[in-house]
Amino acid sequence: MNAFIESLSSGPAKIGLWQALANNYTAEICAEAGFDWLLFDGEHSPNTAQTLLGQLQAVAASPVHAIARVPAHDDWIIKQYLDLGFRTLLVPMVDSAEQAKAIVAATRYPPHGVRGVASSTSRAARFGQATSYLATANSTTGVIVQIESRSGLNAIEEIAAVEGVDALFIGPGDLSAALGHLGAPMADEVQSAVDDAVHRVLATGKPCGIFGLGKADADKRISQGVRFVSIGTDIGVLMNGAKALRAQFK
Ligand code: 3PY
Ligand code: MG
Repeated sequence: MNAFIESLSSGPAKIGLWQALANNYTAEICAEAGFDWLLFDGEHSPNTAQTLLGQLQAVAASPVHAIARVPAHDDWIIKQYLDLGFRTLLVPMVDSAEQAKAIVAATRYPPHGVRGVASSTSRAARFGQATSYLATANSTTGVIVQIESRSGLNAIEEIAAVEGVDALFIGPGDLSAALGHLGAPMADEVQSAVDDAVHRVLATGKPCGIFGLGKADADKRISQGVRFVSIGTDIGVLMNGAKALRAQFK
């Protein structure tokens, strides 16, 4: 079992912070701040495998769970992120059970999937010194899929039923755009779609995660049963802190 996914089954909801600065030093600072998980974003941030590697190394001494969001579903990028040493992946824009099955397969070595094999040259396998890595990777890799489209909403039950999908994560930003409310995730129609999605995910028995839209929204989602919530971004923390400081002087 994957350690992050296992942590979702008990205790309080796990609180995370989005990492979009693509920077080792700030990642290390955020890891010291006591979050349960950090999400390193390969979809909307200026990250490459090289910058992600540095950030992963920077947080290695911390107990924080490092999760990476891949930019796309492609097998090769999933393989690279796993070889870097990420144990848990968040995959955006998952619209169907077929896509979810292909994503899980990309994270699994044959015969259970199609992940290519590197051991002595992979950081995940500690450059060949973690002799159990190849045997255990299939069962310890966590796969979280994002529900953030109309088709994703329609297919929640089928996607959740895919073996190897460990959790579902609702993306209110893309969902609001998909529902005709671009930039307005608090719109009533979006919020009721999110309410419905949360309840349906929970009914499948798989953990539900979400990007919280501020403290009140995060609290509401946690009270609904969401087990992991991102409560902001490193960029937001920096911007808000910088603006508050500037505002002290007219
Ligand atoms: C979204 O809101 O669309 C995201 O992907 C992040 O939660
Ligand atoms: Mg999104």
